[in-house]
Amino acid sequence: MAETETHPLRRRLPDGIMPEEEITRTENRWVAVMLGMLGLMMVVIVVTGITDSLHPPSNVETIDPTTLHLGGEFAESNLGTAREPDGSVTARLVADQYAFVPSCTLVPADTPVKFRLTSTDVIHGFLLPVTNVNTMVVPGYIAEVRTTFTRTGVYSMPCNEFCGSGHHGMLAKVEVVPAEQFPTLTADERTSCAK
Ligand SMILES: [Cu+2]
Repeated sequence: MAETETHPLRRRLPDGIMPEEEITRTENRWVAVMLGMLGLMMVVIVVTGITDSLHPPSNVETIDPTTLHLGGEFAESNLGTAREPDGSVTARLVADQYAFVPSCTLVPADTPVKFRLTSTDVIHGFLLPVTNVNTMVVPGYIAEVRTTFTRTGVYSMPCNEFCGSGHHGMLAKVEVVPAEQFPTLTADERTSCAK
């Protein structure tokens, strides 16, 4: 008989209404499933983090943002693109509210390029669309990205971390020229395409 198959607690309730105990049991079941999934995801994150030795996307190199302008690597005279003894180039930029210096970075194509950036104030973003270049620029740290451009042309370089009221206007560019058109630079010469 149908009467005997029904849950004992449901017996006196109208059809379709679950007794409280059964609702609690169902809820507990789903909480257990959810905690299980959460635990599994945590394990995946920790295990892949350890086995793949994941670390922040940039090299962890610190710098005092209050003395950048006084000298050292990010002094104004050292910004722009430099030629390294091995033929590669290093472009150094400073990000601040609301501009990148230099506003136009000149680099040669088919040449290893190392970008080194830091911020004087808040977190900014360094992104070159359709390339693998994308990093945060955090005050107190030097962000480093390596890439090689195979296509010449002008890449727009928008700040992609909201950095304040002028964020939308924080835009610079990177101009990639054929390697033979890139100026020959001595060890202490820097170049850029900023006007
Ligand atoms: Cu910014």
